[in-house]
Amino acid sequence: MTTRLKSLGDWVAETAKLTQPEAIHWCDGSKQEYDALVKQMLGDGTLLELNQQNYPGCYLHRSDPQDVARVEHLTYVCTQQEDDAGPNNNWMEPAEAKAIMRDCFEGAMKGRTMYVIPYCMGPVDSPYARCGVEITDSPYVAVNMYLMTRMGSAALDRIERDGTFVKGLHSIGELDPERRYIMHFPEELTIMSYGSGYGGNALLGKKCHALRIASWQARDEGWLAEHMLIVGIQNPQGETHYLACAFPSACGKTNLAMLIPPETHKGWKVWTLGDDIAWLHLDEDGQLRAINPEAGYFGVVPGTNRKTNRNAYDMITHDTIFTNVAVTANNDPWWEDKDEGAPAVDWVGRTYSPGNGPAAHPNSRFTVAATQNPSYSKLADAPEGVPISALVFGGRRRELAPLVYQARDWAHGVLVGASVASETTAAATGKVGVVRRDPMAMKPFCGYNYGDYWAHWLSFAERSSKLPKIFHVNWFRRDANGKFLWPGFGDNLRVLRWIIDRCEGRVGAIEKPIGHLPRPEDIDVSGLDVSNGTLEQLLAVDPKQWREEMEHLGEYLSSFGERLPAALDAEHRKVMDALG
Ligand code: OXD
Ligand code: MN
Repeated sequence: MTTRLKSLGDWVAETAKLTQPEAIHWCDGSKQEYDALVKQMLGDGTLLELNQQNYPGCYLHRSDPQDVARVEHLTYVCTQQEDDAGPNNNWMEPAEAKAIMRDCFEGAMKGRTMYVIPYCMGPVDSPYARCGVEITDSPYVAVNMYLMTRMGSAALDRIERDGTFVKGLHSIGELDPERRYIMHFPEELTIMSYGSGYGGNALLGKKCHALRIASWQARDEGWLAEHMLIVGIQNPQGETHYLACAFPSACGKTNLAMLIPPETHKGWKVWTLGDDIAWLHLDEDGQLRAINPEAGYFGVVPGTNRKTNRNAYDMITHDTIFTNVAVTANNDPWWEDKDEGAPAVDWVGRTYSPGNGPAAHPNSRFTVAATQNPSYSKLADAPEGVPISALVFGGRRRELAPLVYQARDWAHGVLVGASVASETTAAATGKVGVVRRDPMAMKPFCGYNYGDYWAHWLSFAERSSKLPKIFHVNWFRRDANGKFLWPGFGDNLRVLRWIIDRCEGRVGAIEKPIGHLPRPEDIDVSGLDVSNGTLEQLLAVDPKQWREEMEHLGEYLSSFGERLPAALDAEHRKVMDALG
């Protein structure tokens, strides 16, 4: 396989000249190709077979122990003007970045095969989809891309038709943490990633393309690329509402996307469209529609069990690639909170000993095709996407943020999104549990200046009068003893019901300075061990704490200087004034 598209053929030839691979393999995206790559990796130890009776088609990859998460401090947005990348990104001058990357990539693929992976983010026949080509020397990346994207011949056909594509060059290099860079050149729709094999750094279709580069493309073309799950909630009358929800990494997006209604909610059904990324477009009628650019899940494994996420638990019992989990004595995959079996060998391959820390790495992952999910919605393949009723922001906050509140209007909703802050998790390197600002859950992923990004969000109000309502949720509020106040997981449906009822104008609300809050009686807690007192605590808004929070937010927003939209500043002032 080669290509009719000269720009692609030339780029592959240039890259081969620079990186000097032993062979070039154009991926066709067939099952036979996937099987052959798996066989090859089983042969060289890149993959290990798991128990094929209990977990058919499942394999384990143990990464380099120093290469287990995204590396935000080594991730750069390289625009001509530093201000276009904004204070929210690390910036490097493009020529300097390219010189560093040239040095890294020179001869980097000697003795290795270079895989050329044409892929399409979104259904191949969707006008909202965009394509890319990843060149990599990692067969692990190639098989993950097979599961995570629509890759191969169909994508190549579209790329040849469109004539444009995002260029992604990747090499695992020496896996040296000191020589690791994830560089983005949004003005040239180009990504260069060196020195890491970890999903978020190496599967370039995901964070690098579908968020950082796509957010830039989206601003130019008038749409939004967001760190959001997409879920359909079907009520017993058979109506389905679609929500797109943004939460920072490892805050339960996958669990919410695959939610199983609680026992008390007979006749309700939840459909998964996506668990990590949404591309949102206005259609000709001004309706916001979402597609999921991905075709698979790269989810956090620890914590997954029959109670927390039965769908995911079942989905990963076959045809799944596990990365950095532990194994049991009979070679089943094992992770913390699995609720069955016991670890025999930990994620680095040592005999398990509690003294060495968790058996599975806290950011160990599964890679699996979305179609394996029991709650998979066929509309994930619909070229026109699904209509969005509500946008929901959230974070992991032990205090302050109530269980749910609604923004007054779109502009206030943009402020609510901009105010997202969350306790850090293991999805990125660095300290866990510190609250950090993560506007729209896009801090690590917004490919341009947040000031310009908020202006772009605000501009949607001029383009449509039918925009979705905007909400904020917090499943993670705790009492004075550190105990979670809300049961979470399947019971989050109770909160989503309130959100949908608000969208449909079926329920009232209490107006507070921060937005509209539910009347306690409007959240259905039947069958739950949540007392009225607890519900009040969950919905409490402490004006003093909120004033402090809004002051901090004000300082943060002003750090964007001239680029901060006046309208967002005005929204912030309105809330400050209302808080008194
Ligand atoms: C992810 C992340 O892997 O957000 O989805 O880190
Ligand atoms: Mn994510």
